[in-house]
Amino acid sequence: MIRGFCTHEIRKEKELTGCLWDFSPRQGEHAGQIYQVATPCCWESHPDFNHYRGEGDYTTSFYAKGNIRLEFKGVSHTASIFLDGKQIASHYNAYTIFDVIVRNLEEGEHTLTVRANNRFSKKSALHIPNDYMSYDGVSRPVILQELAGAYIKWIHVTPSKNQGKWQAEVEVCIENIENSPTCLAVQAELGDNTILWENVNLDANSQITLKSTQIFDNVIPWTADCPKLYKIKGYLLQNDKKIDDTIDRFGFREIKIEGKHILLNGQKLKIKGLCRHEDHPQFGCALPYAAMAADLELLKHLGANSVRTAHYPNDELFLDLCDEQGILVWEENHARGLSEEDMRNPYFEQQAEQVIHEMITAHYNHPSIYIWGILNECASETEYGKICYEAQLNLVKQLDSSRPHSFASCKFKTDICFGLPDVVSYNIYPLWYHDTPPEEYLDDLYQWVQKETEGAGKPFMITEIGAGGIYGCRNAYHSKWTEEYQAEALERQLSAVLSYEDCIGVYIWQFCDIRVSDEWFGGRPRTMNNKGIVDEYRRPKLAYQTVKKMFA
Ligand code: ADA
Repeated sequence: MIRGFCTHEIRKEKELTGCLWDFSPRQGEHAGQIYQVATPCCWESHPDFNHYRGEGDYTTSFYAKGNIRLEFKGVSHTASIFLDGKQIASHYNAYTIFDVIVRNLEEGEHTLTVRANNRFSKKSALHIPNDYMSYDGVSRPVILQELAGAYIKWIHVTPSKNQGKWQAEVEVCIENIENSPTCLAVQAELGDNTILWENVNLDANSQITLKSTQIFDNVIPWTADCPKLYKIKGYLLQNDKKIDDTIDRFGFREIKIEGKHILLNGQKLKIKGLCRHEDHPQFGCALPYAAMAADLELLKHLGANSVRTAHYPNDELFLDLCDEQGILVWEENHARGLSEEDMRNPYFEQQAEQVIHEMITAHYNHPSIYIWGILNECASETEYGKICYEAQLNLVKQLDSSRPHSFASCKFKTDICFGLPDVVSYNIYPLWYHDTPPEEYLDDLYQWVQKETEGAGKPFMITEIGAGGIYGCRNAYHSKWTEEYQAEALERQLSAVLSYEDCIGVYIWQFCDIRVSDEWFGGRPRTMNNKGIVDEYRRPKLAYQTVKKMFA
């Protein structure tokens, strides 16, 4: 499955995954052996490779000719791409889309090899041993497309209200992939509006972004209760003939900050959410569509109205589901708990900013995303960290001025970055990592932010709160790690946060139990993070009913 809707009627495309590929590890006891694996997949799902760290080659073949574009929705975590044995691309990071164009491919059968590498090294500043698992594999779909001499790279739609009327700024980015100049017409159809740009001249191997603002009548806004989606169809025409197209979806909704509140179409948001890793004991991070949809059903059943993509950009199929079902999304770039030393890794800033570019370019139109987050619990208590936070928050705003931005801090009263984000967000664990009463801890922290930081007066949110509970662990005295303790802790935590007038919302840590890197075995029973409201098999713990009651 490529997307929740058809993205091309003219451009020919097909999914290369969704079938068996050859897989061969390059190291270890099975090096060189060939396995048949159903893609998308993680090799950790295979009994021979639960703990394998190294490189593995995933190979398939396809028939094509002319200009082709290969789009990789996610390869974990470092990819080298070979076509007919010749390297044509590479990419770092499991969670963002990348592509490669091959011009004038000879007609016939061609071999595609994706060499995936999940080793930890100094060259990997974001995928490091952590309190979640860096899996490996062709973990999201691979798409083959046939292109003409020019194509539409992306279309962005920015809806807004202007004097009571809905309008939308439309941006169309097109690229000429020929070695000669070309002249095109570009057409965009959205709702009852058609936009036409004629005589668009592009030099050889160049790209251009066209802009137009349109006014709309009788629009149905996108809201959580009525998540109305519209399609925009972009066409490239050469001599009046359509040579390429791209279809995307968007919603008429506008996010604004007003004092201590985030407004969606003028309504104050009250976030009741959960943090969710892309993790499953059978699929690793390569959850199939049905598993994503099942997770979303549980989130809605719990009474949640939002999900936080901790701690990296999510599969766009999951975001399509959130768009269609009106579930708000806090999406963030890829980072968790990096120290100042980690952030001083020479690869860090470039890798983190690349994720921001790729995340926002690909996910811009999803109406469910209402905020961009960066750098979960990184070194925002240090001067060096502040330089990176400022650079990345500025980049977010430069790429998308239509959404607020934030970062989840765990630095209690030592954070020095609250002057930077639009929204102040904290991860706190009263009753788990310390026994302070939640209401006391929250108020003390909020007052400190108002009195001592530049975050005063900004919207304030709790982006993590929770406790561990091991499925099936019960006892009469409700000790830590029992389901009873987790349920009781969450009841007190959520009661404090949801009743705190100046807190606009909460994300529970976390939706489901997840695997963590083996190096984290010490602090995590079962080498799992056990703070899920459901366990890794999505079996509800006692806390499930507590959260459902508190969110009602
Ligand atoms: C942090 C972190 C989460 C998880 C959590 C925990 O807040 O952001 O990824 O590690 O702590 O379980 O302690």
